[in-house]
Amino acid sequence: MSRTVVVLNGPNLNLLGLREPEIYGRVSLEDIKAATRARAKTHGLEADFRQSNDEGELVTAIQGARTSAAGIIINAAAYTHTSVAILDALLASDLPVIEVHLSNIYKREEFRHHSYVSRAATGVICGFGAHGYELAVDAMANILVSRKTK
Ligand code: CA2
Repeated sequence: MSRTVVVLNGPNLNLLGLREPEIYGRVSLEDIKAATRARAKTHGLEADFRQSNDEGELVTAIQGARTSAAGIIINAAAYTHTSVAILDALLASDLPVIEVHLSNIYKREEFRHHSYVSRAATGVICGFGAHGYELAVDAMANILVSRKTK
């Protein structure tokens, strides 16, 4: 089994730490990447951490994960609420998927309460800020261990 977990980040998350700190905090995506990779290492996993503003690029990355990775952690950002293409790619990947959001999307506007990604996800972590990525790595490690022992 691959020891790689692909961690995908959608549009505008490259702006983390630079804009809207009251919603998304002061931590940059580079900081989150470092923390996620370090956490993955504690489980003997490697985090392939990526960000794209492009829906097609995210779909291509999900398709690639099917043959190269053990699981997918995804914060699809605004595409969470709009993208059937990302949902279809996640379903086709046949991999465990964990959905992450920095903010608690259920405390926010109504349009953020619906997630297409959730239909493909084993679980959702939201509202814990940057720490949510580390929680997602722990959850993924747990899923992968229990799959191996089955
Ligand atoms: O809370 C999350 O992680 C979100 O996925 C973030 C998305 C939002 O559309 C989702 O509803 C919830 C937005 C990401 C934009 O990130 C920015 C970061 C800094 C400044 C501006 C936008």
